[in-house]
Amino acid sequence: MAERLTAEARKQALGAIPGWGEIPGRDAIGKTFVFKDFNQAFGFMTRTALIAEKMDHHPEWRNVYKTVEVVLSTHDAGGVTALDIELAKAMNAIAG
Ligand code: H2B
Repeated sequence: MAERLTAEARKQALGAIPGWGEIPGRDAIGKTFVFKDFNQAFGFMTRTALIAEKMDHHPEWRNVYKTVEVVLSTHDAGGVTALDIELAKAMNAIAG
């Protein structure tokens, strides 16, 4: 099973994935993506869903019109692991 990152490792990893930050009060990372319209937002979610399913690692997220709020944490590990960093990078790449 993936191991929780240390606070230091998490901070360092976050420095390399623009827009992602710590979620206050939780061992989790998050980012709010804002797209041009709902179609772009939902396309992003659809492409992310395919990758998430392949990784067997799934985001917590909330969509309102063109905004997608994402929180990543590895539930099995109780915190942020390399899997969350990997998915965060993939989501940035998808969003372009
Ligand atoms: N997603 C996330 N974010 N954390 C997990 O620990 C997790 C998951 N575990 N997706 C997976 C599914 C697990 O429940 C299945 C059984 O592999």
